[in-house]
Amino acid sequence: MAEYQLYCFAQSGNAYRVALMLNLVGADWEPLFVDFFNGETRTSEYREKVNEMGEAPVLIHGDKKLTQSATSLIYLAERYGKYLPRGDDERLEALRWIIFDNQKIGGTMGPYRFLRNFAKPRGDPAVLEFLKGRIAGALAIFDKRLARAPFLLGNEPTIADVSLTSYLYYPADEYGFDLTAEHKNIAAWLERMKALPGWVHPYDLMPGYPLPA
Ligand SMILES: N[C@@H](CCC(=O)N[C@@H](CS)C(=O)NCC(=O)O)C(=O)O
Repeated sequence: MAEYQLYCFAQSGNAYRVALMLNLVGADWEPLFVDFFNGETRTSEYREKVNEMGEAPVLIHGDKKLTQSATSLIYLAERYGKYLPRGDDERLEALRWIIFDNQKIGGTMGPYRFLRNFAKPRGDPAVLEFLKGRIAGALAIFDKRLARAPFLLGNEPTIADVSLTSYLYYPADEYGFDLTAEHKNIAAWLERMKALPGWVHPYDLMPGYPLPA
């Protein structure tokens, strides 16, 4: 058995943050497939035994069980001494961007992509339009920030960068717009993240892609 287990599935950008981090720090880990699209996270068994919040990802390390990707990122960064913000100011700055990502970037791109591609029935066009506007606003803020330095906190990547990758590598046709064409600083940053040893695309890193027809 691997040292870490991660409850995850390929379409989850929330889970990708942790799967990518495990790879980047060189951890010995294995995925545990969550059958999200057949309702596994809504079962009482999942909520009782895996995560009371009814979410993926969940990171298992021995007798430790961590939910919320941010918690897992902090845990792994501290354990490995990698991708760690340095000092109090950087730590707070990383947290600020991780919260922004959870709420405004991953937090809108995830539901938008779900409603557009996977939900049955597909999402209401008015809801999709609303989310698309929120996504555009948040991506513009992130893009502007990346004009300052190669990574969010400066010259080195931290857990804030790992968090922000969440939904950004999924194919443009799943969104109906090409975020790299519209946000040049994000596009360059995605290439820098891609060049880190251990980087793997979410569809190749976690189980469940493609979805059965
Ligand atoms: N903030 C959480 C978000 C986790 C999350 O929403 N995961 C989705 C899958 S991508 C989920 O399990 N959603 C179930 C639900 O909201 O009912 C994190 O970063 O771990």
